[in-house]
Amino acid sequence: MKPITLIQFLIEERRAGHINAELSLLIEVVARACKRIGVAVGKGALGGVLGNAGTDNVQGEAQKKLDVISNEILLEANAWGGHLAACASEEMEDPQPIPDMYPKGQHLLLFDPLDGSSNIDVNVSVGTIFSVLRCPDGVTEPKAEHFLQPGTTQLAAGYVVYGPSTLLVLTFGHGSHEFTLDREVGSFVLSRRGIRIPETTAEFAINMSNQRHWQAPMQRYVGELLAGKDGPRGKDFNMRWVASMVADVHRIMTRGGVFYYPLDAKITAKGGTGKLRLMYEANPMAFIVEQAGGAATTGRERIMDLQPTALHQRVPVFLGSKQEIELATHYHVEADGAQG
Ligand code: P6P
Repeated sequence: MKPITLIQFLIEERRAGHINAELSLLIEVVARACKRIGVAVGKGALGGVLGNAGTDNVQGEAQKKLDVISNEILLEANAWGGHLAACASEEMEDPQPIPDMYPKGQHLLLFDPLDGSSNIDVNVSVGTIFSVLRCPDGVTEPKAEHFLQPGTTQLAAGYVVYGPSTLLVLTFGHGSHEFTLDREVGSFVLSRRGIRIPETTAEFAINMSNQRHWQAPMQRYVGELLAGKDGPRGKDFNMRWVASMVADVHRIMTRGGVFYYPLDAKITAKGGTGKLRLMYEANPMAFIVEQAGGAATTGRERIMDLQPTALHQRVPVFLGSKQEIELATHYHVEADGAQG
């Protein structure tokens, strides 16, 4: 069968009424920017882009040179097309408006330009995560508060994983679909239409070094996974932890599984509300996973129902195979109820 390129897919989606011309252009621009990010990442030491930039981001985390480069690539690519009103990024404290010299569009783009960047220097897969919202009518100079929309209002979400192959996974709310970059031609080609995540799994992803800090329901839930076939679950489980959310989520999108970054005492001791960011990590990944038949909660409520209160707010993330996420969430809700 003749391969379908991303451009053809976007035309199909426009004809189906799922997206408009401006959103189609936005996705094309983001995909092209991610190809450039992939080239920069792929150069490794030869590109002089490994290591730290010597600066910290708004999260107080040391920025890698490639964090800064990837952020610039996405900002520059999206500035002039007239499809955006503003961008927000993990790497910038405040939203960046479209420069006055360019026309503005009706969309807001949020992104983590290079998630998992601590893995770059050890040559482990990293990725770009993005989310698209509608700019509120009449707003010409979007501020942070205009981005604070629940995940259910997302018009599109996607990630690109820079691994052995460069893959784009994308949803507009009508299924989640995977495109593989044909590096010889330079175009993304549809490789999986309508991804489905199995409802059950025997594989979980969590950073076990935090176990002693977890809340009781998480201790109970993971303890049962570790007990395997001799425990209440009656089957053995496998564990993976890449420490690059895009790589862990893509494994789940490919063969099922669950990913957890729960609240723990280390986080709450510092007044934190989670490790991962709601607006440009949890929400887009939740949209993509739900559209593939999976589930995504904070352990207590559906991630996409949350009303955001801050651009860089963090949340606990439970996502993946639906039945497993529902069980882990049930343990937390039940424990909360018991505490009254
Ligand atoms: P830890 C990467 O820094 C990230 O934001 C996610 O990509 C990843 O899942 C998580 O943090 C890893 O956290 O505590 O295991 O290093």
